[in-house]
Amino acid sequence: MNENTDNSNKKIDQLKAAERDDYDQPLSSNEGVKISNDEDSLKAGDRGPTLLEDFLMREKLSHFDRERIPERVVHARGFGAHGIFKLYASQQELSMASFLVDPSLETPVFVRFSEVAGSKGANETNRDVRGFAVKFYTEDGNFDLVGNNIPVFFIQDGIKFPDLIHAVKPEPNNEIPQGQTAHDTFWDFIANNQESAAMMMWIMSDRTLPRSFRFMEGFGVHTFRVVNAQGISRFVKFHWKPVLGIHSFVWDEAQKIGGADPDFHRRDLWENIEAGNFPEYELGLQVLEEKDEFAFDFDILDATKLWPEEIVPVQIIGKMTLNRNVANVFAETEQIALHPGNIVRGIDFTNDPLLQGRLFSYTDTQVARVGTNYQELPINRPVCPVHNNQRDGKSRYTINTGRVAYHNNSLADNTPYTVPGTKGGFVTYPSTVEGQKLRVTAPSFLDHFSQARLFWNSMSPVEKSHIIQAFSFELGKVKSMSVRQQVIDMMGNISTLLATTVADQVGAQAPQVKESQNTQSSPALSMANTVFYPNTLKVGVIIAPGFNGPSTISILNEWIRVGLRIVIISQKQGVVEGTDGVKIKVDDSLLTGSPVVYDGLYIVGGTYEDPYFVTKTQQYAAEQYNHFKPIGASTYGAAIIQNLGILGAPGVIVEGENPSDFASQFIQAMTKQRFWERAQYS
Ligand code: HDE
Repeated sequence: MNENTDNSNKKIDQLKAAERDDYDQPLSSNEGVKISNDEDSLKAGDRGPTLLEDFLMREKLSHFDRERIPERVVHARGFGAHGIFKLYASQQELSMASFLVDPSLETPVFVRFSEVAGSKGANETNRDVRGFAVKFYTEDGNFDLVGNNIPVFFIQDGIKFPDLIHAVKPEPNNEIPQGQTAHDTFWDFIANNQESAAMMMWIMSDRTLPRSFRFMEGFGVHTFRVVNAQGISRFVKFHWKPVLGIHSFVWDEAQKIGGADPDFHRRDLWENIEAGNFPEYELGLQVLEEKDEFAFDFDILDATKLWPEEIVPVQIIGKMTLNRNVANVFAETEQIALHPGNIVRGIDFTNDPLLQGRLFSYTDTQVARVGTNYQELPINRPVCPVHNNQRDGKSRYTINTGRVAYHNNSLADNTPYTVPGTKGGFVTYPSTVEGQKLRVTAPSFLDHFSQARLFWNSMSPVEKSHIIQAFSFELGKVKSMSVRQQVIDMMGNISTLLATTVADQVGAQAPQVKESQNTQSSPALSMANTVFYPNTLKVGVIIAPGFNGPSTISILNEWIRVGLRIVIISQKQGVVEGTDGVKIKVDDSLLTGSPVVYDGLYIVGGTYEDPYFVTKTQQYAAEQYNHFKPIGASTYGAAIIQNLGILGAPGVIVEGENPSDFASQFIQAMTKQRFWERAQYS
């Protein structure tokens, strides 16, 4: 709980009214009857059967029996937090939405990050797209930006979504594999629905292995409209840019972290918010004038396409700060009902057929998952007033007074009354619609490979090698040789080099198709061009009794000053004493810690080191090294890892005479984060 933080806002105040604190209160039934014994059921004799009249046991068990609601069909595993959004400057030229007009407003937000494919209990570091869904509790009502961490999607039309999801979910005959794309039905879908080509490239890149939710971009994906007070509409794409940059795991690391800490992502978010390292994301807009609707060689209504940032720049307009953890995950994160159809005046839809499908699906799923009156739940209620003639339904919470529940009426003076657009009412943008009713794909949606190639062209050599590895892994797990070959042939349309290299890895034939001739690239797509900071990165510090007390403390203090987070690891938990009487409390033993969960490692060692300590420390160092992460070592530490043969390699820094020099070299290494050049070195 967050009693000691005061990041309150209108939404938090509203939620507080629904909170119940049971501490130091008498135990009671839900009917308010005080309970004298909560351990024994009511029996006929002390060894006899339990009696049906035991209303206390019946209530307790039957409520327990209904504790679960259906998990989300997709994005089942997720984690959320509260925060605020603030504009840098008014965007009234673009939109009349109050939260985009008034820079003095702090709009409360709730964010739910998620993994798409896995079930509610899935491992969080699987290769997967991440959901990035934000509910803005604005003065005009709730606006939901239900996006992903990838700017394009697999399919172009909502009607195909169940097919995509049936293909990616565990195969129904044996429910294997959980939360993974590396299986036959998924790749069979991809090869036979080639509009997924661009998305296929994105998901095989490191974007699907984010270092944490704090280091990933968010995208609204679809083209939306913004509409200003003069009624002028423009096309817009929404972007979230993480202030700490976009960073990812390497595949081997992600797999191992999944074992060491399957809750890695929620833990990272939760811990950082608790520690006051509030994650920040800037909101950006790509804006297109209506007249430019047909100015590109792709259709702006096609969700498998992005607008290259070099052609349509992202204008940064404000910042979201996540500053408060939830009080109760079920009540808030699980019951939140996000919906791309929740828009406010100043924002509107386009004819993107994927978006159009979503507009139906989300309300439908919330009614099925949470219930008819889901909008009344504390987490879903807007912070502005709600008045209408909707009534009743299962679990109705509001007590609507009066006898009039219809419109028009005279008995209640025709209230609640409608509000014209000029006074704040929502009015749909009157876009022109024409044409015959047809069940077809527009010809302008048919180029599937140019942007897939654009993505490939934009990758750094390291990113390209990771994409090749990812395809080799995923297709290598596909049992059907026919499916493997179909995917290789599809990839041939994107890059002959990519397809032939992977074909060789998975025992398939080189493709017989011509690769895309698109020579464009978009530097904004490469994570190599992101920003790098040491802030909030975790350093595992391995110490043993007799360590150099004063220099270790001065080094750690310098690191803490630049925002690095320190985890002290030793053979056992408790307190370890170094020279000069310096004592340090141990956070993790070599057993409860893990060689893979730290962003960097500092091996301090000490004068007392037993064989277990040495072997384990070497194991920690080897994993760090193989994952290209910084390693620092004192002279004791260097002796321990001597026979790994990594001393002198890039990003392996040994302490010299001056602790302060070492401290700053290590900070530089942490800022760089990965030493890819080791791939050539080792
Ligand atoms: Fe979703 N999606 N989706 N989706 N989606 C759901 O809604 C659906 C799509 C996204 O944290 C479901 O409340 C259809 C694109 C996120 O609560 C469901 C189509 C994008 C979340 C649903 C799409 C998303 C969902 C499941 C194709 C990125 C999690 C439970 C027309 C822009 C929200 C729920 C949260 C959740 C349907 C495509 C993102 C079934 C039919 C494209 C982040 O309604």
